[in-house]
Amino acid sequence: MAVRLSIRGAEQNPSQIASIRRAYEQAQSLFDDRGYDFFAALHGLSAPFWCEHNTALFLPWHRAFLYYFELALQTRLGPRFTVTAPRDPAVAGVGLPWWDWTSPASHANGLPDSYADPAPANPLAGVTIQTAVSPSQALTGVWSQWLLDMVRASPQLSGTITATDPPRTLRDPDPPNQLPTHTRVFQDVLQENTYEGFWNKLEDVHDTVHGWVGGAMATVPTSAYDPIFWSHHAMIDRLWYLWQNSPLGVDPPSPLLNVVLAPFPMTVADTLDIADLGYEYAVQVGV
Ligand SMILES: [Cu+2]
Repeated sequence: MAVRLSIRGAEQNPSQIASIRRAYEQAQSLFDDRGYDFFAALHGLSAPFWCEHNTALFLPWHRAFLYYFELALQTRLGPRFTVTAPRDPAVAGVGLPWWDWTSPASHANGLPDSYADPAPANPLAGVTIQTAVSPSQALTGVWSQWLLDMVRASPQLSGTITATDPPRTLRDPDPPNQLPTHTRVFQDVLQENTYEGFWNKLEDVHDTVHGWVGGAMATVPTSAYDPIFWSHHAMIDRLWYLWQNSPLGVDPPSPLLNVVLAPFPMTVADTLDIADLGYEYAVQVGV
């Protein structure tokens, strides 16, 4: 069972942040379909674009996405979304930490220190996008020169990556007090009593945070390259979990339940109970 901690809770225990960093470093050094770049590209850069936004599949699709990425962090992911024994037992229990952007600490300081620390060796501050592509890497999220040139020439994608070779992801955070408020999330979004109303409002809040971080996070094709993406989406997933377990939470409409969340071998129904997926959310501490 993986326990997903709040980032600022994990920051109170250096060994927990060290395990998370170790897991990210290993994923970022693997350039095949178990590696970081592969997952980052899956979100909105590889063709076809897989991610589900502005649809009723937004929450289940991203839950499946995080589930397989978490297996990758735990070094349990085999080729083509299979599950294997961990290659590194030291990270076998690592859970994706969630970033509570509604918390007082976030509204005072913005990004968590462990993600904001600009040290080049900090795998949570950003990623260097690999561009030395060989034909065998073409579908692994490693960028071709053509793709790099296209991103740099696109007005919509300007400001997402550095001008250096190889490029790194950029951020441009807004003032911390502009993050979504606790009131908006807990007194409004979580008070919805229909699935449609809930995911629509939650996706709007989610969009606010992507725009707040700015840089790579502000556009769908590049957002998942920023390591904070996964912690932002873990917070979204946690809010869905909290709503599911509240008196107001309801399942998605039944016609959706057998929909397969491509490219993942998982249906909407498979995502509904996180205990079945082998993870849980820690009670909030140190936020
Ligand atoms: Cu997102």
